[in-house]
Amino acid sequence: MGKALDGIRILDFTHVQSGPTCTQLLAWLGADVIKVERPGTGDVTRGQLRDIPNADSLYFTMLNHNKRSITLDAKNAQGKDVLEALMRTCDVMVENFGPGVLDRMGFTWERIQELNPRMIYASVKGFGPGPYEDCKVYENVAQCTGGAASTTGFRNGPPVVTGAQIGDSGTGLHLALGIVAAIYQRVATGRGQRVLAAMQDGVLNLCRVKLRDQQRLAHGPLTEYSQYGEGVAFGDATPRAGNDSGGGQPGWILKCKGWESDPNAYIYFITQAPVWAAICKVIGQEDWITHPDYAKPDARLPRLKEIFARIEQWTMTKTKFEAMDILNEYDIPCGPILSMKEIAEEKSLRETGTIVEVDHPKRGKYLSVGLPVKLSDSPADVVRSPLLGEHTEEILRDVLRFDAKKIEEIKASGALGGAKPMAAE
Ligand code: CAO
Repeated sequence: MGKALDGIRILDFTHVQSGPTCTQLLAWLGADVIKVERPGTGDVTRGQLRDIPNADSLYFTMLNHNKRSITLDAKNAQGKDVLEALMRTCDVMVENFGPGVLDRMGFTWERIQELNPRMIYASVKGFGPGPYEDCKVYENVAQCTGGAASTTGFRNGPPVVTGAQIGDSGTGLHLALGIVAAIYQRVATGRGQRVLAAMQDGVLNLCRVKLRDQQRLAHGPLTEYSQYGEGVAFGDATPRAGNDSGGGQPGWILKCKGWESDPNAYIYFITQAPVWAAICKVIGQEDWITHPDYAKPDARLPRLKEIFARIEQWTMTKTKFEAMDILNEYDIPCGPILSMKEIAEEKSLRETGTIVEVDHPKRGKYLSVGLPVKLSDSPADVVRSPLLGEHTEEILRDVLRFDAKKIEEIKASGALGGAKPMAAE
């Protein structure tokens, strides 16, 4: 069966997490992704957070499936020639180096357009144009500068970063969307274009509801925040809201049976208005169905703390899975707090290909997350990540159509690593 991006070739000059997330998604959608890596070390994550000696780390393998790897010293003259040849033949180039790195290599946007006017040149940077555009950025820096940290955590505690990699993987996802849109536009214009995803912008996009709340503050307290019910005044910026729901249906995380010893024996419980009567029946508090202090959503807002404490008396008598089963019978929205162990063992996620087991020649079997979007006409098979430089010769021969003599010359120059440059011998 064909794939959505069949025929699209990507020069993947990315490293660490944000860029590789983007190119991995495009590879799953069918693009031929050629990852260019520095000889010797490759993508720095190959060696980071290693769990098995001398094997590529899970950090690397889980972000670089379905790609081919070529090692190339971009600062070697022959290496640069190979890179230029790749730029001429690829449809898209993706990079997430620090600001100015590619310009220093000699690959400005103007130069890239000269080499290939159809090239879509896509970058992740920490910030867009402005006072911080020259700064290097990692995940948590983006979470802090994009508004996530100031709005995450509890009111009385410090800002908190989230485990979801919204700065890195989130921005990679945004970039992938920009790239497929640019590929589509190129069909009409015949031209490539520059695509930029700044991590600060990506995080802010995911924090859109918090900028909504910032503006609502000018018109009165945020009544759905539990701070309102507790009588605590609001300041001039969107506060941290603990586990309050970010929408119009109040919610909170409640203890379940076993919470004393199991850090994940909790459930997220939403007091959705249409099922209020069902909630009251389940917890054995039928009088709240008609009581003027509890019957209507507006009346409940100042009492959310008391209401959730009462519901928790019930959830603490059930395991999170028992509670989920009972609540679902009444269409009451809720979700058990699943640990990574539970997710890894979840049968249904394996069946849909969201969690896949991959075999790797150096590290053996491991679990990864497959393509989280399912396309009926473009199935995504997960293929193990490449070893460093595994496809170097294949790419020079089959993609660039270099003959054996030329490949030998390039090897001898040191451009691919291994051999010493001739000039230094
Ligand atoms: N051959 C020769 N040199 C190479 C090379 C190759 N194949 N690949 C990379 N290099 C060199 C570059 O030329 C550059 O050297 P110079 O600084 O001398 O020009 C250097 O390696 C890479 O620089 P860098 O600034 O990208 O790397 P870093 O480790 O210092 O910083 C990071 C890492 C992530 C902070 C930075 O790349 C960055 O800010 N990227 C943009 C934002 C981003 O994507 N952050 C997400 C990080 S996690 O996904």
